[in-house]
Amino acid sequence: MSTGGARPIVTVQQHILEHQRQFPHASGEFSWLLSGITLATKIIAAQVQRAGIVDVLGATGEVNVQGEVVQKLDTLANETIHRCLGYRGNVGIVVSEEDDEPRVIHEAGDKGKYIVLFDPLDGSSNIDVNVSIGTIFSILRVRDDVPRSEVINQVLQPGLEQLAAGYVVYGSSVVMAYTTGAGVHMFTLDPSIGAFVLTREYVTMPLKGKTYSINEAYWHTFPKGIQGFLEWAKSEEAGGYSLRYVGSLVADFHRTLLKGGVFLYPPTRKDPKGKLRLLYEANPMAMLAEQAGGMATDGTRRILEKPPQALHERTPLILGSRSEVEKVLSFWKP
Ligand code: P6P
Repeated sequence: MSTGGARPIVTVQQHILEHQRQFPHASGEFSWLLSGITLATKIIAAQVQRAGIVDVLGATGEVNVQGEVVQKLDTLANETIHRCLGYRGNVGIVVSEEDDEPRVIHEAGDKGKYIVLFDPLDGSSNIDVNVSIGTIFSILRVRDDVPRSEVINQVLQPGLEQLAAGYVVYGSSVVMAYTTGAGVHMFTLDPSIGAFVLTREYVTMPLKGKTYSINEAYWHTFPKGIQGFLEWAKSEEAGGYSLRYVGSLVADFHRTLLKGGVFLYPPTRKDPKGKLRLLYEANPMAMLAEQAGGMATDGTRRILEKPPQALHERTPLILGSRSEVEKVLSFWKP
């Protein structure tokens, strides 16, 4: 029956199932796991959009493993994702930025073949001023060559091993982007039906952009090569770049993915290894960037090739359009 030219409504679960043959790791189980993530982010979106009406703003008074003040919404988001993933039956280990250690889901037993890593609410310092924030997730497979009891060794896999990666940005609209290694696809949450609906398939990052994204307040502590790139970007020769910096990785990355340009969080005196976390921030964003035709590096090597040494390991992160990332690397040789 003709739909009269109206765009078909495709949800995330349908998208995975319909493209099952294309997605190297998709299966009915995989789309079931992804539906746990979409459920959690719909709940988080509802809480984020009612912040201020209900008492979810402000800090809890606690400090997390990162040494950061925990916002009430951080805790709500973290527990929401744990509750939605814990009973999927196929998740064996869950890693969160908010948890000191991984949580093993013993009830899943050997059926728990996936590891889900996430930053439940990235950019949380922006919550109280209504700036876009986001959830970032990365999915690994439980390794057959490592005993399940060696939980940390199970989790410390390089980004190239990711089965899938994605984020949800809670902004003027709620948008999910994900990849399973067969392109980047975007869905917008339609509040009238409570479903993420396909809005863009096979998203590609422009080869060259017009923005660079960095917190220039740390200028004096950046490596000289980064300072050199920034001076170039401001020069006549560069052709008129603009600085755009939200201070929320998900928002800054979402813009870079769609418009091109480069996002930089280099080493600083405060964070000599960079601030962003390898396992559940840099790796998922790097998979998305590369799947969209962009690049992601720590200045020395591809982010996805870095062998993690610790659960909450941090890394320098330069990611975006090939043209700009290569320009940064032409100035900065760590
Ligand atoms: P700065 C948010 O706290 C975050 O982890 C990322 O979302 C963001 O890119 C970065 O830190 C911002 O850090 O030092 O510029 O405030």
